[in-house]
Amino acid sequence: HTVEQALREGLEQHQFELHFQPKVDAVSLQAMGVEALMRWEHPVLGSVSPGEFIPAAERSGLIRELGALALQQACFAARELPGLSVAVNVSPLQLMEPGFVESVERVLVRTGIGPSLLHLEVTESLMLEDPQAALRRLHALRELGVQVALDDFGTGFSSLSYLRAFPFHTLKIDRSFVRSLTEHADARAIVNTIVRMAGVLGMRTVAEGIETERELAVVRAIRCDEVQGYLVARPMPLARLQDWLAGRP
Ligand code: G
Ligand code: G
Ligand code: MN
Ligand code: NA
Repeated sequence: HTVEQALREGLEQHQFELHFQPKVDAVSLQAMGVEALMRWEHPVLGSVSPGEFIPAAERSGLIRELGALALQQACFAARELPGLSVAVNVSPLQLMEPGFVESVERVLVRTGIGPSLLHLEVTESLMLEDPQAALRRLHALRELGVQVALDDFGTGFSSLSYLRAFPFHTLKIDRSFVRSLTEHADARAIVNTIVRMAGVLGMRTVAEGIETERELAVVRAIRCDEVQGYLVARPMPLARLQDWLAGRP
């Protein structure tokens, strides 16, 4: 298969690199952590979006290798970013792979970063196939001390039952909600309710995809804990992130 071949070559030739997007406190705008996002720079095709290559990697099984690379690069980056958490997106396939928890443990030991600084972002689709097995995995990860965030919250199905079953550290409110916040009172009511519920359950909230000052003002008013989006900063390579951090008060 051609995509699979290209992915394989890309891995061998180190064409994959993590970029990092800051997450900041909604009120002080102080950097709290970063989300690691994989980038593929193909010599002929140019940059290929993760929306394309992640599904291809999942179909071909190469998500294991790509995921291991992401974890490793993210933990090495965390060493260069004192005090900031680093969040890695983990595909359901990768998370449910035998040995995944052990692989996380190994990379923590090898890099020596504090487990609570590693955050794993999972989506509700994780719970579709075998929710009991998924919950056991999440609990095992929690035991290691890593934090688990529920990504794209609000776009999947029957979210509320999972929230009762598993204590996520963080809920990331999908940018589709954020987009409609400034226009629609019903969207504001939904996000307000999500944030109140998260508070009761002891979970932090992050509003994703903040692009405008108006959106920032609304999520502040609703009292989301953190924000992430182009208004603050785009995903960028580690060196540029370090410059960005150094240039802030
Ligand atoms: O970075 P945007 O950069 O285009 O990412 C698009 C999608 O790809 C998002 O849903 C994001 O979670 C996912 N993604 C980005 N990097 C990774 C990664 O390293 N692993 C997995 N599983 N998904 C990723
Ligand atoms: O599914 P996940 O939340 O991991 O996806 C993160 C994706 O969101 C990445 O593709 C990232 O580049 C993108 N992203 C981050 N901030 C913004 C934003 O402000 N606007 C838009 N449209 N996309 C964003
Ligand atoms: Mn994410
Ligand atoms: Na998201």
